[in-house]
Amino acid sequence: MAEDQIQDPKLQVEAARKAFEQEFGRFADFAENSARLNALDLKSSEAEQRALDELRTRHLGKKSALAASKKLIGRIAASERGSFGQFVQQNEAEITDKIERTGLALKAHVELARTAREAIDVTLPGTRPRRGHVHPITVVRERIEDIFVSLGYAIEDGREIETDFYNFDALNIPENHPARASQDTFYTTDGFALRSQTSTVQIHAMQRRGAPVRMIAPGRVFRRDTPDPTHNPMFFQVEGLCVDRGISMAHLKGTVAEFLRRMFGEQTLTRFRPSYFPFTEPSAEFDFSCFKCGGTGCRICKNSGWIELGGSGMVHPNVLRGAGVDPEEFSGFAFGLGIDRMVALMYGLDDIRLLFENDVRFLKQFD
Ligand code: 2NL
Repeated sequence: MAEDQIQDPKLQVEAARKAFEQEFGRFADFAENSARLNALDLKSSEAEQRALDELRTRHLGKKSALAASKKLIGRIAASERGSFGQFVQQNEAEITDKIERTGLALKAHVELARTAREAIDVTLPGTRPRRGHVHPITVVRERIEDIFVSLGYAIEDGREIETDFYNFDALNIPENHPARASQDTFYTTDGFALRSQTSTVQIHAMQRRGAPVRMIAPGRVFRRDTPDPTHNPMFFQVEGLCVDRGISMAHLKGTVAEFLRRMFGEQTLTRFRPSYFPFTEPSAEFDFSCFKCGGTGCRICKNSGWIELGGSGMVHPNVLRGAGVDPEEFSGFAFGLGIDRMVALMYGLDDIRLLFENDVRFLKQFD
């Protein structure tokens, strides 16, 4: 049998060559005919490169029929060895050459196609990034901050999650006060409260800095209200505090009146009405003359000529003492107002929830 196999080694080489030519058929004119190559996109040219590599392995590799024929050379009768050897080598060289030339043509084409794909047209107009703008609450908060900074007040910031001490005890809020109930305040599972006013920040500041102190604390506060056009469970507040020797109600009235004149115009009037807060004594709520009608009555002030804004009073001695300030030596005033309510008034919004929905169609009107 082994004898049979080497009976006609030349036939074997011819068969191997024929098999190669058949498979090579589809690549045949890649090297000569650029139109055929140009019809290929990048993906299919890369596929052809892989197919050509496989063809090379099949017909020139170690396990190819041609390699098997080469092994026969040594076993051929000496008289025919030379011409058979030449025959094998010639076929090998021709196959190699065809594969090489096709491979080079494919490689050049793939490089061209890649360059074309990666090309950028630098003359195309760019995509302009959309410019943002500050939120209306931020606009108003910064105006308030600017006014108080110019009056010599510091701006303080603090945590939004607090202990009962800072949220209630330090503010002289009694143990049984409804604000402490879980219907009104958000509590975490381990008993911390989401601050319901920014007075917490002022207590921390008094403990840290001592008296005298002049500061405002703007920030986010939380109360368990059912959302409606005038309520949201999260809103923004600014509280002010001024503690020094000899501070009286006159300083409170002068400061709030000056703030409102700078905010709403020189003609703005301020009015105080007696009220009650556990953390101030005496306490007062304050209104300002309507910035729209000037006091004659309109839709914004509900025909009263006045707009209710916030609460205030003289800091309760218990609060000073609790924060480490001696009420025999120092006295102070404090006030608080809602920033979102102010924004709603100034921009004529009929629903404060709009301020927290973050709908760009609404917000971009404030650019
Ligand atoms: C309101 C009422 C008020 C205060 C807040 C305050 C802070 C300290 C001590 C005493 Cl540290 N008082 N803050 C005083 C009176 C009223 O807010 O209607 N806010 C929207």
